[in-house]
Amino acid sequence: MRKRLLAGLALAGAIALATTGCSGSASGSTGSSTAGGGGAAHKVITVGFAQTGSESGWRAANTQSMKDAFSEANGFKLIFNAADNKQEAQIAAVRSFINQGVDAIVIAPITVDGWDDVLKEAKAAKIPVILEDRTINVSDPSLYAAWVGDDFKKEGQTAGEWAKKTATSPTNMVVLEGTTGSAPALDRATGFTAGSAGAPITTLASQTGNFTRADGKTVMEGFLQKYGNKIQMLFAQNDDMGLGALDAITAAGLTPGKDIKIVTIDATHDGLQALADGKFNYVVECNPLLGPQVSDLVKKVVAGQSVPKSQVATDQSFTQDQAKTALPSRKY
Ligand code: GZL
Repeated sequence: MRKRLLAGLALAGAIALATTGCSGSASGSTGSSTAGGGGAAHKVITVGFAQTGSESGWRAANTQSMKDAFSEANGFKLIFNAADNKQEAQIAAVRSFINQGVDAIVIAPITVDGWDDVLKEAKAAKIPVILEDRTINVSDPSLYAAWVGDDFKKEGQTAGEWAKKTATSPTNMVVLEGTTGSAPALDRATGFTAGSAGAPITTLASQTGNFTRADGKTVMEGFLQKYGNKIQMLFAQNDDMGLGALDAITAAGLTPGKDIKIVTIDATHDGLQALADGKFNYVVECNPLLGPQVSDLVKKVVAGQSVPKSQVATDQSFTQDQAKTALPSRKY
């Protein structure tokens, strides 16, 4: 039976950011030792991080958070790979980390499927795997030690509840989906359906924009060519596709935020700016600043300590007025 990590079962609320001292690797020795605080020798933990790519503003913030957390000063040697959103490249990167004999592997898995074989190879090499951001389908959950990320179903449900509240009369909607087969695309769609249940919303079209601005614009141009001003609402599964769609909407002579109500997910700076400017109508947050929690997990797992199987980041949502208030203090 394929098990999917149920993010919703995980801890609610903010994540305790306990830090632990460095310690020896449970997976054999790699890297050198350095004197840590107080003169005690601390073994450097070598970590291979397989990132999806650089597809969105959210991804840039997530990558920076991970690089900041897995610094030499924090006791790590980071080997970073961005797979350009190609699953086969990401799996090849994980195999390379195994061959290099790293102490731990962190993966932000592009899609939910296709992970069993390479995770079995990591297990055979006694290299622990931690998932960050997206979840996966695996035949055996022991193939990874833990996952840290956001509750995508809840994000989708929050967006769907806003859409239901907004659609006070029959409403035609189009959807820009995230990367096909990715956990956020699948779960946000499920959540949106649940949150908007019973609303007079008709989905005219739903297509992937691969979480990028460029594809969001291109797909929205196609929607507008086919449906024009029949479109009254856009659900973009991330800010970047929504931002790309803005160009297409204005080019079609329509006013975003008014002719077409727009709800997106991520709450990046540019997304909240579009919201504050009245071009978006509602934005649901998906916190990308996961680096501290993931590095804490890696230290504990490498030290052989038990850790929670899943940790869920805290997300909020924003109206146009709330975006204006929040923008000055946003970290990404
Ligand atoms: C969500 C993350 C998604 C973001 C997109 O945790 O995996 O991928 O919503 C990003 O912006 O590309």
